[in-house]
Amino acid sequence: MREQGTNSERDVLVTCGLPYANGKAHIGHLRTYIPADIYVRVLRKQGRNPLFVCGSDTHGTPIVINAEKEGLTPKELVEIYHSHFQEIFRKLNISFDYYGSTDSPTNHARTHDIVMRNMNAGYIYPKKVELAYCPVCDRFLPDRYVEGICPHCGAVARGDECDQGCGAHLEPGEIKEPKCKICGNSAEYREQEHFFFRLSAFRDFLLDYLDGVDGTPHAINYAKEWVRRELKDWCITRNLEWGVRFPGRDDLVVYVWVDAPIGYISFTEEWCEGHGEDWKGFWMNGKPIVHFIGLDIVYHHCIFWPSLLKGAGYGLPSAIVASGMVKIEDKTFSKSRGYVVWVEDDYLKNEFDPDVLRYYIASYTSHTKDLNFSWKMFAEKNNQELVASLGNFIHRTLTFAYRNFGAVPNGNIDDEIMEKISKTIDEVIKANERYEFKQYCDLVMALADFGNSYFQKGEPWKKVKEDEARCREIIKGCLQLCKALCILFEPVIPSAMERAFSMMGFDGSDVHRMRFDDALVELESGTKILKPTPLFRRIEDADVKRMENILNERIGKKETKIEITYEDFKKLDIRVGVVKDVERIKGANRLLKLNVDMGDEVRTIVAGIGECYRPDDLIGREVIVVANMRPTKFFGVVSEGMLLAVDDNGTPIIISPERRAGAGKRVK
Ligand code: B3M
Ligand code: ZN
Repeated sequence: MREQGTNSERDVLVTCGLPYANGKAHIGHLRTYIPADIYVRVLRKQGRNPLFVCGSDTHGTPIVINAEKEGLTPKELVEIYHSHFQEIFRKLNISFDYYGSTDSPTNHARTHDIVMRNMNAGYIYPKKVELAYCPVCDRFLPDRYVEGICPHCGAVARGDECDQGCGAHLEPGEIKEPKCKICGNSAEYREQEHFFFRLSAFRDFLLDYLDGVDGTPHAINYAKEWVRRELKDWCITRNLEWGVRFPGRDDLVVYVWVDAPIGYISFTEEWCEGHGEDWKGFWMNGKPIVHFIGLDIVYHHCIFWPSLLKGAGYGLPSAIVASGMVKIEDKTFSKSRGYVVWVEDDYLKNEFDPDVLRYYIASYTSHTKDLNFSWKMFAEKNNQELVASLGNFIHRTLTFAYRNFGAVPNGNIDDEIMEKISKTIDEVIKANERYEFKQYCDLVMALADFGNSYFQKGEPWKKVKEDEARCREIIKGCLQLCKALCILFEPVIPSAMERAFSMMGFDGSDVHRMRFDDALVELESGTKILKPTPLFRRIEDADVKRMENILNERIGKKETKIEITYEDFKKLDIRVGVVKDVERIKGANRLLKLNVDMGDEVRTIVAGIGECYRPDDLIGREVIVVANMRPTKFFGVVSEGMLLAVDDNGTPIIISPERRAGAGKRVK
């Protein structure tokens, strides 16, 4: 995927959490991939030689269920989204060296190896367990095939997770009152032999490991806390067709969280195979491994995964870097409620620049904190930082140089400039080492701000007439800053910096191969400058409104679609009433006051049907009334119920029973 700057061996492995090939990419996904890509590009600029791999997570019940819904095989479904993610990563310039799939033969084989080694070492053992079984569908119901009540908090939960309540991970057999998701019938518990991973045996190992592992402190502290509390053995087999077969059992596959992280190894193997390197360098012989993940999968990566590797005698990850979660317009991210920004349909199709999103995600807040995506903030950061600061400095410098000299002028560059660049390089490297990508961006942006004030103070537009020699020096210094900015910002906004680099007369794509040290190599006087074009475009209020509307429409549509249970419905007292008499309400043409016989009493009901029904026409008619509405006053009249009507684009149509039912009859 990228051209290589060096032939030396890869010296660090960097991975990203694997997206489920089960739905489209949204901004939440990018919170992991963009910072990881920045991290890797910075390492390259330091002269390191990272191997950057990722791939699609192709197994698990949600994929099987979605495929069934869409009338596809799991394999077909996975292929669609696998390509989708590859496409998105390409468009966003995520520079993976390799993007694989957990359904590859390598991964099946590697999973078998790791399972067998753990089994032989006594860390995987069989145990009979009670599992949800649907007698109607005649099958066991793994994970999301079953719904029921969370044993911890009582909320409605799905088989593997209390997703709407306390968030607990649920082991097979734990959920109460299980129901089959396929046919809706009650499931029963039946005994079956499954296989467990002896996580409880890894307590001491984990405490020790977590003390030494690098990464973001919050992830590691969470993990330590969990280990100190309790480690439960994990059931690692499922009754499914789709997945990696459990060795020796035709009816079972391994739990998706076994073969998914093993994908990290397989992708390393697959890449190494084509490049004459040895994957064991990373996975057996101690070369560093850095995992970028989301905060929601810390348990899997800090506890389960190292234990699985340890049990099999493999090497261990050296760092776990967890990003905070993403909020949309300050609301919790939720696809079902519409709080989502789709990378393809919302962002790219509306022709926003991928680099701006990269910049926003990297610079909005510290990597470990929650990131709020708001279109307004997005426009502000774009306009104030990328356009007014960085873009402005590069553009005014190049324009001035192009118009007045057509090339890099000759002259000495002020020491101050070289010192600033050199200091910034030192600082950004440290920020990257600490996974502080916001700091990284802020440091480079500060260099652009410095450039703007240097230009301003230098007044080259005056000096060009009064003191041309000094003018040349100032512009050469500014151009040197531009070069440094291109190299320093390349990890964050690679396309924009490629464009800028080529305007400076370089081969633009060289900016990806440049090292930080090159930023200190003095520009050659006489290098032609091309006619510059602006690097970023302003995002206008109208753009913000347009995007906010898209989001609002989605949220609005979803919010009216809340689900209620029969218990909720039963709370409504809906009955047939017979209209006794009707009068208009003074001052409100729209409202009629009806006296309605509800069988046991006559109620006053105010209804907004005055513009469509004449009082006399209603007398004697049967209507449907919600009888237990809290009484409300309309124009001084207390309404003791609500008349049901169809809303035909603002025109009410009263609902009546299909034949006479009699006052007081219940609607169920
Ligand atoms: N496929 C996605 C997630 O839970 C899951 C990650 C696997 S990483 C080995 O975020
Ligand atoms: Zn069923």
